[in-house]
Amino acid sequence: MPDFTPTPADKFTFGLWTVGNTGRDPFGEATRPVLKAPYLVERLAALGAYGVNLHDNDLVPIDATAAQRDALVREFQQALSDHGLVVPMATTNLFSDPAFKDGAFTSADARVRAYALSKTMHAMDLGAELGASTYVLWGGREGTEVDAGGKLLDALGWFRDSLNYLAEYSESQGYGYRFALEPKPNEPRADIFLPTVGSALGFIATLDRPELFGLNPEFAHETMAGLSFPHAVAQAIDAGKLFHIDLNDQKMGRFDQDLRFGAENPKGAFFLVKLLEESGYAGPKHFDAHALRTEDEAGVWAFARGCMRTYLILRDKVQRFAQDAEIQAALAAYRVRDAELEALTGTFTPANAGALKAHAFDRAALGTRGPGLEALDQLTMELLLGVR
Ligand code: GLT
Ligand code: MN
Ligand code: MN
Repeated sequence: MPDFTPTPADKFTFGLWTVGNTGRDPFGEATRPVLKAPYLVERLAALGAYGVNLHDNDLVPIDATAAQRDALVREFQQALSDHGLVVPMATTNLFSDPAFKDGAFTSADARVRAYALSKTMHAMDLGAELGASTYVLWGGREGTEVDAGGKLLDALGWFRDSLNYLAEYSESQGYGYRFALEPKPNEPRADIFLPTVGSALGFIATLDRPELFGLNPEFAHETMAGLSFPHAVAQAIDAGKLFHIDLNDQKMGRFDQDLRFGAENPKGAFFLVKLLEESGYAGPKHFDAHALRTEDEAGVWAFARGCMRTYLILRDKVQRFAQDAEIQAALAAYRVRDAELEALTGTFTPANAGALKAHAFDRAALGTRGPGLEALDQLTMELLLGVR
């Protein structure tokens, strides 16, 4: 039995805001004390994590002086080098400050949009200083409750202009960031712009440098939209746009819960791990989740360890799935090959199209074939439940 202990080679990362979450929610105050960034680095390294990600203000308070900023950054860099952790991803907090209450890049106030750009460029400087190569953009406040403001089309234009500007800034500074847009359907706004992976993919195609932009999909966010996370991630992979990933879990139809990875829907988590492992995704596996509000600090580390262990256990199950003769036979039976028809459908030619139109299909046989999915799914369940 493997012991499922993570190592940096597994590329697991956490945000400072995740293990640093104090349990505050809209109805209640913090239940845990603030833990300092260097201490979080030390503890994550001891658990076998690879890296730590941050918003500008997770490390540097929004009103810090330049000298305070530099001292905090130096202390953090020291902890990273002492404990061997890296910072693969950075991002901007464009949602906490009241200035952003009606949007950042999509605010109707040109001064707020300008401040959002300025703040993001400063945060990109910080990320680059720490070695980050991925820049996440989660537009938590980019949305509306009231559409009477009439800005739906303008907002998309302002958003596009901002992303184009930031891409030019990154290139002009030589930062070489790859930007990862993180969709979410709602919360904290009633409706957030670019609510799903599919809508973000469509928007990226309209940018000046689409090659610099991809996705940071989050398990909880697609689930909140009532969508399948593995399906969304597959579409991002297919488009060559899976730049980063936020792993957690979520009950359908709830507020954003950011539960421990695999805690709620282990079967969905299994198919996600299978997709990541088998598609060759090589980026960090970032847990954007936090310990339950009920927990003390020991619960925080149980949570962090649990996220990584569950991923590794599911990765082991993926290998077992691939080696299971009965499962593989069921899979082989599921896929029906037909050399003659595949030759006709592979490439369009007038001759192929003509032959295809003239082909006599046995429609009744196609409709009566049983694909064996009940048996295949039960085999998968038994594998996941540990009896095969
Ligand atoms: C916030 C949000 C997350 C985003 C983070 C990046 S911040 O916690 O709920 O989904 O990934 O800005
Ligand atoms: Mn979330
Ligand atoms: Mn996230």
